[in-house]
Amino acid sequence: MTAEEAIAFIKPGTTIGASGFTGSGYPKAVPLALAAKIKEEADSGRTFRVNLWTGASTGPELDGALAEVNGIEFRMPYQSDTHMRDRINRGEAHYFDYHLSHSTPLVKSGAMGPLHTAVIEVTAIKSDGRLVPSSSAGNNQAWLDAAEQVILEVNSWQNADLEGMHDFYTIAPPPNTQPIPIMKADDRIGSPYMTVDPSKVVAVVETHIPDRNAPFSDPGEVEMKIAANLLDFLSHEVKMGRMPENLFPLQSGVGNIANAVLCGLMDSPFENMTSYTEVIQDGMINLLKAGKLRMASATAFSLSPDMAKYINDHMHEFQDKMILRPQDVSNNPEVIRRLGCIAMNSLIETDIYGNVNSTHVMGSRVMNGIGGSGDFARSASISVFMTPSTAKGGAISAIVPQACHVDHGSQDVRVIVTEQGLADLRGLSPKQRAETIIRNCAHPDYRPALLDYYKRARDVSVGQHTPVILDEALSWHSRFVKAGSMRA
Ligand code: 0RQ
Repeated sequence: MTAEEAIAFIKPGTTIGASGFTGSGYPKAVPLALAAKIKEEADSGRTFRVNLWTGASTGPELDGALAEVNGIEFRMPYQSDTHMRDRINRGEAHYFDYHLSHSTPLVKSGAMGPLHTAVIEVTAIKSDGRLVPSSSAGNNQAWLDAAEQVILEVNSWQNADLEGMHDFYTIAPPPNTQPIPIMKADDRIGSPYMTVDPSKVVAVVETHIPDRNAPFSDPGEVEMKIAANLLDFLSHEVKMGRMPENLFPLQSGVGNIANAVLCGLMDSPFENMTSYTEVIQDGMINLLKAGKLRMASATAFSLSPDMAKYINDHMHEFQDKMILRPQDVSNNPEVIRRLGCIAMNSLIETDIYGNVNSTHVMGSRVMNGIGGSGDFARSASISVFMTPSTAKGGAISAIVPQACHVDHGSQDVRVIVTEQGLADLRGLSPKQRAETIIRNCAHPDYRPALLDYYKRARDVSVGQHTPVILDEALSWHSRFVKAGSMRA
């Protein structure tokens, strides 16, 4: 049926579980039709809002269109859309940025209430009813299982060669959870297809709409320096015999810096690498093409428009080099710990003790959400957080006396990298961490003020383990809010 006919099944106040992860494999026609309906209702003075659960961020046709008409009451678990972010920060939508590997178990536990409608994009429906997934695996199977009714979008833009690339495996809830039998990043343990109870399928809508994601900017000088600092560190770890020559499986986060590190790996001595990660970005595709990366395991693509087109035209060349898994498997702490992944994620700010804020600007304005960074940071063999040392043209220092929001406590942070240098925090006490982070990572414009704060904190602190001046710790943030700069 048409998308306009299908949305008759979606009622105000209900919950939608949509496919989609970082701009890949999200439904497009149904949410666009729903947004038009919501606007029509609003124009007639009626309120029509829904709760939206996904895998992670989606695209303009889903998060963007529904947020633009203020149609989302509650959103989880990760978003990065401008309209959605504004609604959340204006207090017009509730948002819960749960760890991505926990979203499936949370819904299965029943604590989130009923899932009324799953809206899932697929590449094809087989004659026996099995579903060929599209460009993300995410929470799709969990939503298909949990939903009272299902709407399928069959998108002919997605390449038929996606068939066979996925690996769906269901983790039984406690107390019946079994070990996940992944011993290497390239182990396949499940089925390439999703399944659905046909009696729940109320609509099938055909589309031909491309995935849309923001383009990456070419790595600039700062990003190249961050990448070089990190690669030096990895080479040192190999030299010291703490890591194999092809490194441990790589996890690489979202954004330009993570992508720049992958670009840096192109010119590195490392060969035959693997990745056990959450998203496959442009940089990872280039590594696969060059043969530097042997295979990539993830839950979704996160590609620039040009690379998405390239992959869509050349999918068959990557069929045996990529595995897309459900996000409770791709991000599963058990597997990440077993494989010893190297987690490489970006941050918004870190304090001098290595407590990392990945989500909130000036303490209260959410940027995107924690995504999978927590899943990986805690369980990886080495968790690296990367950032330029300043933001907003130098008005903000990414190294601050005290983080104004903490997503990753210092125990989950092993290494911090900026373009200034790298702080290896392993085995360091809080005071040693502060000295190392300030000396190696802070921008020279902010280094003296950070040192001055730290030394005074040491002198006045009641307890000496982690020196802090309570009245001053967040003064850099309030100075920025009042005067537009953290500079004194
Ligand atoms: O703002 O968009 O207005 O220009 O934050 O910053 O430097 O472009 O870096 O794209 O790598 O994003 C942490 C947000 C970094 C991202 C974060 C402003 C800066 C810019 C973006 P503008 P950059 P990136 C697994 C991993 C959490 C989820 C995660 C993120 C914008 O990496 O969402 O790690 N991480 N998932 O100007 C004020 C500061 C700032 C600042 C940067 N200190 N104060 N603004 N910005 N630092 C993948 C998934 O989970 C799906």
